[in-house]
Amino acid sequence: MAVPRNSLRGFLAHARSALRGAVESSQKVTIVVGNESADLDSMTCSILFAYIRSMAPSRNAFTPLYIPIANIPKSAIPLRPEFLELFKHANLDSHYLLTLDDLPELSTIKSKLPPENTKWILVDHNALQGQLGKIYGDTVGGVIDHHDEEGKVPNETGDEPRIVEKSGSCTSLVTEYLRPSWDLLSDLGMSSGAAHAQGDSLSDDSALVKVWDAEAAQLGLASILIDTANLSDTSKTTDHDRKAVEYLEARILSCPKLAASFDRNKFYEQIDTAKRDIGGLQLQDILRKDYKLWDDKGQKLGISSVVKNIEFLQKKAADEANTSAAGDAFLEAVRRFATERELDLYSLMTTSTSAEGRFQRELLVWAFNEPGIAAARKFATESCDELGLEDWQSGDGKMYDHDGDGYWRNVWWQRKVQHSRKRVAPLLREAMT
Ligand SMILES: [Mn+2]
Repeated sequence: MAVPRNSLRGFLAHARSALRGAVESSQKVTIVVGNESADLDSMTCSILFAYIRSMAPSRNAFTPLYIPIANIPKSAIPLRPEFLELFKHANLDSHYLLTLDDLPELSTIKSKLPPENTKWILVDHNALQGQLGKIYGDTVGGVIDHHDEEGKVPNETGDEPRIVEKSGSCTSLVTEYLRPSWDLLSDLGMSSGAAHAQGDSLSDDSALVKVWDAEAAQLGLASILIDTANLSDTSKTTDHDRKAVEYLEARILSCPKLAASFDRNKFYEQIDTAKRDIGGLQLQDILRKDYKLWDDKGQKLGISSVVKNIEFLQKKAADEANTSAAGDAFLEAVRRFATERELDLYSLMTTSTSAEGRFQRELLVWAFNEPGIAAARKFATESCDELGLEDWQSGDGKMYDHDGDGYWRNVWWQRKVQHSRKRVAPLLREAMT
């Protein structure tokens, strides 16, 4: 049976207790999980998908309830100030978010949550990575994603989606997929309200549903606006994004409580400002905040994306190490981050705005052993043109390129700024083979 119509808040509380109950009594669960960088897009895709789909599951669903899980431990939520800002608009706070901490511990997860009792739906990635991938990779039964196809999800997914398409935000694809169910739910909500309610309570009922819908719509809208720079980044924005924004915005504006005060540009600015507000975080946390790991090719590759430039990170490193040698402190902090994770190859991608207001990217690549070095050299040669790599110089005039003593490193300006980690990661991975 479908989950009754509820607010996001009510739904997430229900999902958490249902997951606990299912693990305790060895029942089946359907889990919707975003990627391990757990950015805003991954978070909103998984929640929105699980929320609407649980209220309107298909007849052949593995379970009627879909449980959304953020692919990070609970302790990593405070690294994402934009989550906290957005939650306010959806009448949530961080404790409603289900995280990896809500699953049994990795050491016992296989017995407590046997793979055959699970179905996994991937959103915002199409290959389940890490330990979860090793244990549950074969029980993935649906995907909606906007990254390169990795061929890991079976072609036949029955009643669940199998959508891998280009779009600025994966949340746009999820919105598009859910739209018929969501519309139907709203129609039903209105008519069942009419059947049950008398007089004033009818308008109360439908007003409540509109508030719930508007909360969910804001959750989705935020990711699409962030991923497309408020639909202004032409290299990223697709028709999927434009249509989804139109749809979600209409849902917000049809809620009388919000219609008068909602302003899309302001909403975008608010979330974007929160996202860039990383000054209070430790450097190691900044590097792990938006971090992805690939370890399926006999080598470990880690890539961090950061919304501030290297100069900012140098200052941060110098403050933390209480030194004036900012460049050295920064490199030491990066080295520590990568070696603690036993990486063969590490890359740091920064985004920032130049003094003239131009969007810019820096790219650091650091290889820590022979196989990594071979891959890094190959990447530097083969991707130079596509990424528009140009020599980079630190503010103090130093270059960070290095070749010898068992490691290799370089930092470039990446002038082809349209290429995010979505492109850089496959290029690095190609060089690793
Ligand atoms: Mn995404």
